[in-house]
Amino acid sequence: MLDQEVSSYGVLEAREAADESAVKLEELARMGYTLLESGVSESALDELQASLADVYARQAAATDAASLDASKDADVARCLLAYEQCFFDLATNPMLVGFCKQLFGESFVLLQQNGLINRPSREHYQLRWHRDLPFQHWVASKPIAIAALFCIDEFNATTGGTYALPGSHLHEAFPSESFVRKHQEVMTASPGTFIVMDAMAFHRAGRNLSDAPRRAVNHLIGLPFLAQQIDIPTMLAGRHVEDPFLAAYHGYKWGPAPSVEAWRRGRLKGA
Ligand SMILES: O=C(O)CCC(=O)C(=O)O
Repeated sequence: MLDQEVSSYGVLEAREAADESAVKLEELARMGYTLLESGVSESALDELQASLADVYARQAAATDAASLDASKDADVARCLLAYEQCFFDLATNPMLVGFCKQLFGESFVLLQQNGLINRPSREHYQLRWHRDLPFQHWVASKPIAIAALFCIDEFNATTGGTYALPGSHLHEAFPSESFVRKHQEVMTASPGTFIVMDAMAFHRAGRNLSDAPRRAVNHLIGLPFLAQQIDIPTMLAGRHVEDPFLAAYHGYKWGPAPSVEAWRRGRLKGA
């Protein structure tokens, strides 16, 4: 155990962390990731597990199962919340939404919800290092988006737990291979945990060396100037548009206005 006493000199400014959620926000700011307990029950976890396989099979059947299986998108199920209520409930999990409110304030939007099936001894596109805002090489002084990766199964070094590079959201370039090998970390988390990462933190799925699939549901949530990958309002076909929070969170509020008049009407209504 390391020395737990914290004494210093020459320090004029220091952060305060009054409670557990302040510590999580600080971890996110400094390390680029933190863990958040969802409070999801065992039975809800079972339902998510079964529904993920079901939605992926339905999406594969709707595309062309063989070419999906051979593509970079193999073992990824997309926009799950439009298919099954349990994923809608997961995306609006009170612990997750509460964390987002603390981080972003009142305005934030669900940009993606992806189911990830990491099968033993099988290549997966997510095994490669990336940011969840990919192709971006700049840093922001505050988080503009987070990835909230919900663990359906146990995450550890054997099951294919997510690897992360601490502090990598604070640097524009991807570090050297030596730095990666020395400082990469595997996140250990139990089923029902959200691994919350700054979307600019470099991470990747671990190789699954166990004999069972390691499943997760990733949520990309960010400030409303960012675009959704798949048009969630269209996928939801108007559902929940009457609820101010859900309408904003799912993106109804942030789409471009269809005309000048429509935009002005929205302003007059105080939208
Ligand atoms: O499955 C994982 O461990 C990581 C997933 C991931 O990298 C992603 O969804 O961007």
